[in-house]
Amino acid sequence: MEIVDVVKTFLPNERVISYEPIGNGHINSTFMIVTDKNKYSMQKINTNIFFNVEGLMSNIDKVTEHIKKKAIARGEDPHRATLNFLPNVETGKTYVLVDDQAYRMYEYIDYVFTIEKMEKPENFYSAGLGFGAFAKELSDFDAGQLVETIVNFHNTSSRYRDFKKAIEFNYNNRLDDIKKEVKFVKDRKYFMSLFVNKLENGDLPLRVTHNDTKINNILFDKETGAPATVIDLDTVMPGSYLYDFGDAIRSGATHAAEDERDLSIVDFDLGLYEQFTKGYLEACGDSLTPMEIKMLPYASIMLTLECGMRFLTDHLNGDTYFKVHRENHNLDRARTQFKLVDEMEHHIDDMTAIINKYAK
Ligand code: ADP
Ligand code: GN1
Ligand code: MG
Repeated sequence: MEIVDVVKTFLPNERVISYEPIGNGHINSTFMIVTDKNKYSMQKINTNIFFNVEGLMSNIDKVTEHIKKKAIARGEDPHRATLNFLPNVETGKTYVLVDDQAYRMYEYIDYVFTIEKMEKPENFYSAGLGFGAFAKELSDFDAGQLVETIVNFHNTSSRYRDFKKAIEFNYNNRLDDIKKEVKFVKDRKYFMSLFVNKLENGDLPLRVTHNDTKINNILFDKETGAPATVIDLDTVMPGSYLYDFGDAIRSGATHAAEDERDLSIVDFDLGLYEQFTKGYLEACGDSLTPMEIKMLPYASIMLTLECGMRFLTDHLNGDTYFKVHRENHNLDRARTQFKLVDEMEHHIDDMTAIINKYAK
């Protein structure tokens, strides 16, 4: 079915004037739709990855409603607080299934900009404030209301097992060329279970978190640079603050793109690290337990290592998960992540000092 026909099932009284693909997400397909009345984002949800669309959209409905209620209580505009999904006129839900594909629509946010690669430190401070505020808003949300949209999403031990399986099968005969990268991961085998064990034995609390706090998953106000809206809510589910902090650092505390081929320019920048940490802890530092604070310096290493390992696993599996746009794209991505891990490991004391400076 054509995009235009799908739009009609949400907006029977509007006429589509144009549509174009937007964004650089690795999972869903996103379009900006212009009608005779308004602008919208439409997404085709990747159902190879998100099997339970009903559960996923029910999570998003509950979370966005919770965020809106909080905004109202603060005397703020609920409409600006989060994404505004449209009900589908045929299903009455916030999604529709057409020819086995799942679609959703939300109002396009015009007054914002996005960042793919960090250039201005103040934007990263702002991202810290935004993701920290998001954590705070969900701190009283009952995790039992949410389904796990991807099981074991940040269970790094389970991700390591997937990586070992990919090596064992070596379906695409890519193993010979990546011995160095495989060794890098295997050398860190014992690190993988650090958070998993602490979550299992209760040393770390389970939280409701975003779980995909990449820098292009937050929108910034064009006029003020302030955090506007956290987007890409597909993985909001029980998790840990360490995941959100770590993943944001992974993607934003560097000047290089995630798929940069020239590793000499892939840097871990402590100045950027400090900016995000300052914003994040300013916004939600008082919600963190002493153990969470103690583990924060390891969060960026864990999440960057995990992400690199996921890219490498996908490379071995023949690029079936993340969208790729060139040969060895996932391998290039894995290499940037391992370069960052290596640099972060050398700065653990500096990261600890920065966290202690801003911890409440
Ligand atoms: P994915 O799961 O594929 O990452 P996202 O929900 O993150 O999907 O959307 C992909 C990209 O589209 C985002 O990184 C962002 O750049 C862009 N985008 C999505 N919605 C909006 C919007 N309302 N305004 C501006 N940009 C948007
Ligand atoms: C994916 O959907 P997107 O592009 O924002 C992935 C994240 C990875 C990220 C790496 C559901 O995020 O977990 O960290 O790519 N999302 C999913 O860039 O797997
Ligand atoms: Mg995204």
